[in-house]
Amino acid sequence: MAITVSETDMLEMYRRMTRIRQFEETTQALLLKGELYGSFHTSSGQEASIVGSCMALRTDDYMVGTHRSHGHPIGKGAKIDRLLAELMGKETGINQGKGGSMHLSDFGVGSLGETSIVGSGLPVATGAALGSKMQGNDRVTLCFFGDGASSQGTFHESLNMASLWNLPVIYVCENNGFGELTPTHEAVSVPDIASRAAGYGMPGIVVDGQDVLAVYEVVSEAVRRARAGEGPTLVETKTFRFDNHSIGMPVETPGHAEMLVHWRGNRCPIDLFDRALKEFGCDEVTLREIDAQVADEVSAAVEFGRTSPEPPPEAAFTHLYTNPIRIDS
Ligand SMILES: Cc1ncc(C[n+]2csc(CCOP(=O)(O)OP(=O)(O)O)c2C)c(N)n1
Repeated sequence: MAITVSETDMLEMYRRMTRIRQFEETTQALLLKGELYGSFHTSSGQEASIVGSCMALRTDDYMVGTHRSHGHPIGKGAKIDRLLAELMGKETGINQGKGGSMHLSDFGVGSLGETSIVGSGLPVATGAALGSKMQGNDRVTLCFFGDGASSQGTFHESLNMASLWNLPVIYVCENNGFGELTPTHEAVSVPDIASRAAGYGMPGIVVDGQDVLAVYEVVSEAVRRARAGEGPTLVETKTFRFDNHSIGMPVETPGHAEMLVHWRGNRCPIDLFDRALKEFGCDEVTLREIDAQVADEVSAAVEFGRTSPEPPPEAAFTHLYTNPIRIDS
């Protein structure tokens, strides 16, 4: 690896990855018990892609997620108690219980939000990057999206505009091999989505999405370019999701079960990083302490959500419209 990462930062990466996994396992269990409701898309298996990308950003940089984005705000540094309360629809939720699983945002850490419309985050991120450029600040925007979204018109329009206007944006395609139940190779015309960058005159880089340090290195260089005014980059992280497309919607595509066994057994990003950290000299006790601390944090978040109040009925009528601007003719 060409860049050096401090031990503190590596342990923070491990902590955030573990936090995402435990958060997702807990939300899945709560959903199956009936304590949460709705459609949930979890990000277990994609933690290295998320955390390697987000750790390359500053807190005041912007990040835009997808419909599968409980993990992305966590990767960006959001506290999980208000995220969990949000999933429970509570008043203390990060979006006052009005966003839920597919509309989480946490402006405090630069997380501009996620959306259930596949591909719709791309123009939002492009607009945020344009805003930074117009305001003359040095914030960059990182946009996550899936392999399925890379065939939406919004992807092509956004990359074209970002390149033309030299915007400070990094597009991170998390290619987890499936769009709902359809294998990516049946829906995407090229083996590497990163190669689509050539059509828009920007660098396109493929990286192992299960290797957090590899993702961090590639995205750090893309962030450096964007901040230096050198324009956008497309990064494709090759990854895999460990749960169903959404909870309760199994993938029955031939071969998927075997792929899942392979990825879970041999390509789990947390296991791989655990091993790498020990090779760097990190001791077992430190890592198990982090696991235990995160478990306590998740339990506390569940308790916070359970004991938080429901929003009052009148809250249904707030935050619907902005205050109208009076235009006198
Ligand atoms: C515009 C639009 N079309 C279709 C859907 C239904 N849908 C929800 S998730 C999904 C698959 C998206 O695949 P991908 O972008 O690869 O993300 P992943 O779910 O694999 O993370 C689809 C088609 C939608 N939500 N929005």
